[in-house]
Amino acid sequence: MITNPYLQLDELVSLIETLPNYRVFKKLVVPIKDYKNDSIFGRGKVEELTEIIKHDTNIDGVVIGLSSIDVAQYITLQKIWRKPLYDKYRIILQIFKHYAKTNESRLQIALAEIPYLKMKLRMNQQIVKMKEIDPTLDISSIFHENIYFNNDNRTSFHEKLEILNQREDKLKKSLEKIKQGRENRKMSNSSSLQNPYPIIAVIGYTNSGKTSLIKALAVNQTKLSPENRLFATLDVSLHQGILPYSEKVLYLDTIGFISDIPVSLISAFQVTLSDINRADILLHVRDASHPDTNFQNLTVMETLKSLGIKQELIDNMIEVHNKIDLLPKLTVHTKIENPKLKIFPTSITKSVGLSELLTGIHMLLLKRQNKSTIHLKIPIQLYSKIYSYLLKMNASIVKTEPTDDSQNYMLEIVIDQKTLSIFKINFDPRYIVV
Ligand SMILES: Nc1nc2c(ncn2[C@@H]2O[C@H](COP(=O)(O)OP(=O)(O)OP(=O)(O)O)[C@@H](O)[C@H]2O)c(=O)[nH]1
Ligand SMILES: [Mg+2]
Repeated sequence: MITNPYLQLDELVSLIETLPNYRVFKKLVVPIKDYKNDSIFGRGKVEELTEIIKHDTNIDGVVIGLSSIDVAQYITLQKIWRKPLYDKYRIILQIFKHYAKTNESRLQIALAEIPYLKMKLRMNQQIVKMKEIDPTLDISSIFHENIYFNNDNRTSFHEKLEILNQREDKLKKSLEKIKQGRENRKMSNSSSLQNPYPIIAVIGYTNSGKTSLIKALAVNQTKLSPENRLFATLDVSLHQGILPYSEKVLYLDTIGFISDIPVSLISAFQVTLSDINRADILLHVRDASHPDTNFQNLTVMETLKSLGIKQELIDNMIEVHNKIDLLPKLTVHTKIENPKLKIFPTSITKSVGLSELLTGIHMLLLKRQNKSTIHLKIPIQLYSKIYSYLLKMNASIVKTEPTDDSQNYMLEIVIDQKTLSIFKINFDPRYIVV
């Protein structure tokens, strides 16, 4: 692993403190004996932790920095510590629950919660067994929260599990419907069905500056609000932007990634994040100033793979190395001097590097869309008609100037083959000059 446990611990603290009313009182790096062991840590370590947890009245709960802990581990440690226990999955779930505002993000979170409800169900079953063995066992002093799925004993474990499975299917279907609606809206909004705008999916680690970048590049930015907290964006959304030579594009804002995220959480977001696959270009926004930037990069790559993002999109990705205002100047230079990678250093807050990035997106789009440069010679009286037609068809107009006799206009445009064929149907093909 590239990261070190202290950086991971810092990230966990930021994650916990994203929740209002949650403050980290004590943080410790503790070696893990065995991830599969019921007590996770060695005996001596558990005793050491028990001392701290039991004697400090400020501690209301314990967070273990693992992606998720299983039923046996939960019961074992809760029996010893008698304080609410959290793993990364439960903390992230709480963040999502607290900040989710739209119907779509609420549905995603309900879906992400299903594995937790299943775990509660299994735990309930274990506790019933524990009670059978020792009827005097005081469960309420061990499990502070209501871990009972419900107290209805007439419904069996398997029936309850089935209810959860059905709920899971229903939520997935509702999310698909919302996604479909968004797609239909996008199609009807775009001015030409044959030529919908290219999509630039903006992805990256949480808090790297994705929303800030889109806010800086989009035409209408009022709805976007970048924030200095983890998981500020919980929905995917499309925003229109304009590249050099007036080419219109759509930027897709996405949910940030984080290391060691449980698979169940990713799969809950899979339906909406699969929109990334429809993009023409991936724009990976990295926080170049973060001490763990390389590990974050690795996490993003792994997450893209587990989401099933097309390799071809990943191979042609643009990397934005953001927050360079926080870096020593020397580091910035080394990055600029590496022309092989499609890297663009930026400081969004200081508006540095944005025009170079726009040109980079423009160039890559041309390459990927198989576009070519052509010249047109059009009569002056048709100039405004053809000009607005070309804009509507999303052709890039590079240069326009009147001929010496002022009877015609010369246009240099960048256009794909399909749009060119449509142009030839609508206008005299002799306007195209070689
Ligand atoms: N110093 C500095 N801060 C920046 C820069 N770009 C963005 N930020 C800050 O970084 C924080 C996170 O920005 P966002 O745009 O919300 O990040 P995000 O990637 O959308 O985050 P999530 O939606 O949580 O995944 C905000 O406080 C921004 O103001 C930059 O170039 N320099
Ligand atoms: Mg965001």
